[in-house]
Amino acid sequence: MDRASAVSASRRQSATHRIEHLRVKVLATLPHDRRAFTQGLEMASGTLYESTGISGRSSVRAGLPGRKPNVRVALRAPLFGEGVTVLGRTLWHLTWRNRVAIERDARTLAELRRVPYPDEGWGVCLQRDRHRLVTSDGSSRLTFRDPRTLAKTGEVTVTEGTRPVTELNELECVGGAVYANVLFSDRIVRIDPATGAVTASIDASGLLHDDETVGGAVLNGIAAVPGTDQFLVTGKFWPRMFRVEFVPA
Ligand SMILES: [Ca+2]
Repeated sequence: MDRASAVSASRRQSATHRIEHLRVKVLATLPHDRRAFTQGLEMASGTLYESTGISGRSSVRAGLPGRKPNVRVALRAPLFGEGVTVLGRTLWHLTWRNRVAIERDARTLAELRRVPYPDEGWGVCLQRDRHRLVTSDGSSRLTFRDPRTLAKTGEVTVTEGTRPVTELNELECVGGAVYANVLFSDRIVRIDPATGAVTASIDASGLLHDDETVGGAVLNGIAAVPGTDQFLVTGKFWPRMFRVEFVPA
């Protein structure tokens, strides 16, 4: 190895072990449907897509952030809606344990086809440059999938230092990184999907007032605002959504 390669390798090595500690800085507060058991959140072409869960109450909605959705479709029981990600004209809509993923028209949200999905569906996002989907299943694992067939093409275990990070939930692909909510916590992690290493731990606590939290109201829902360094963040049954930046803690 020449000196330049050695320096570069050493930088990569230290980068994988250095974890940034960040917090959320709130830039704006938007209304959010407090009946929405939020499971997926993503922005594409100025539209905010939100998927909600619970059998008999699941839906996908699309519209301007903070406004009443323009389009909304219900998911019939027993289906339990989970993550959502847009691929252009279509989107993928996962279900939790129904062993099926639904492809929808991104404009009308009409169902186009169903594809077998034998794993638990939790979060999903598209790494456009890598031409792959990244999915979570509540474990410490991220799975990579073909964006047409959903066939598995690889996986990585997410670790923080040497410890696996479990309960990875809603996802967001941004540049080369993957952001994940950690279920039952106010924490979001930024992951290098090449190694599974957590590169940043983001403290998103304190967004809701104590009197706004009801049972099951956990942070879930992270959507990058395209063309900015900002994110929309919300949670299950949260009355508000927040436009935030991640800044040093
Ligand atoms: Ca997302």
